[in-house]
Amino acid sequence: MNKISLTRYLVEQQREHGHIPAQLRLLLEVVARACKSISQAVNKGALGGVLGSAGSENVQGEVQKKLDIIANEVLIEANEWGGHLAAMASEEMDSIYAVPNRYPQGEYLLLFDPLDGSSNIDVNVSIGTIFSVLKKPEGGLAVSEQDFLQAGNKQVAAGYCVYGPQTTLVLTVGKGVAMFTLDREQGSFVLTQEDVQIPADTKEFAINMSNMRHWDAPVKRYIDECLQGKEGPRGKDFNMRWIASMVADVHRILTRGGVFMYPWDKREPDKAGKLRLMYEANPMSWLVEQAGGAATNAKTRILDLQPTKLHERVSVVLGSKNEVDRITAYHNGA
Ligand code: P6P
Repeated sequence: MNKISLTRYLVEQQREHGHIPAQLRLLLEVVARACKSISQAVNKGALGGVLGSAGSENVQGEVQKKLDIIANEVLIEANEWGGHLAAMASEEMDSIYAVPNRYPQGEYLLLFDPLDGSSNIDVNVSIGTIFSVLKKPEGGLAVSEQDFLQAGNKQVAAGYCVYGPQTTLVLTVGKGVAMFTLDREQGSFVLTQEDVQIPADTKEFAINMSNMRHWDAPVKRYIDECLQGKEGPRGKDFNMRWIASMVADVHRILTRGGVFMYPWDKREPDKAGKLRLMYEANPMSWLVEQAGGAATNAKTRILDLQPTKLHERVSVVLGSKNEVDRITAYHNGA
């Protein structure tokens, strides 16, 4: 098979469609290279002394794993000198990281969850890096947190890298979704799937069932109907998956369909949901929509939500369009 590298793919996309300016191409190449380094660190595991907690907490009040911090540092060090970014924001940092004055300032903003699924790190289950790219608003002096507070429909690129049996980079720049598998012999990401399509229907749902007693009625109704199987109103049996790494669950859905739900529940009623809007829900929602799926917060399209805080949380329902539409309709009173 004629191997098309990430670099060649981006160059050819630029030549054919002209929608990947040089600075954005550089940004994506740099992020991909950072993901390669993170993959190496993850693959070392106990041999690299990188497992276990770092003995600190992040802005979410969650215990940080050593690899969370390593991945965060890799992404910052890889991206700060290239001249393509004005600033970065990360799940692992309270405030934004402006590119130091000793480096040229670029026109893009990079947001990331450097290592999503941290609870799976120490038990050797797939984890991943999620990233989102926005343009810095014109004008204005120093870059500020306010510059990051843009709706997901303003993203210019989004993707993730899943560190599983393969290390796979999944990317969209608004012209569909492409997947690149890391060829460790060459040390480069090779195009392994283009024009990813999520089937509109599915028999597979992903939700943490242990939270059932805390769910809102529409979620209980939807899951209950799935569990009734053939004899119930859905007329078919369903399967369930929950990896507790959003990257791995979304990758499965992009690969074979399904619906992923992390809905609001009454454990912490003031919290819209567990997942973060800016660097988890927005990039994953754009990828899913670009692959023909849908993504809502159970009531409205996630990509249209106007953020008010950098680390704000959101309820997430995404995947096969007909299932997302059904769940959203239940929440809107159907
Ligand atoms: P729970 C990982 O911590 C994460 O943010 C997502 O990747 C994942 O889908 C979810 O939380 C898992 O949450 O409550 O099932 O452990």
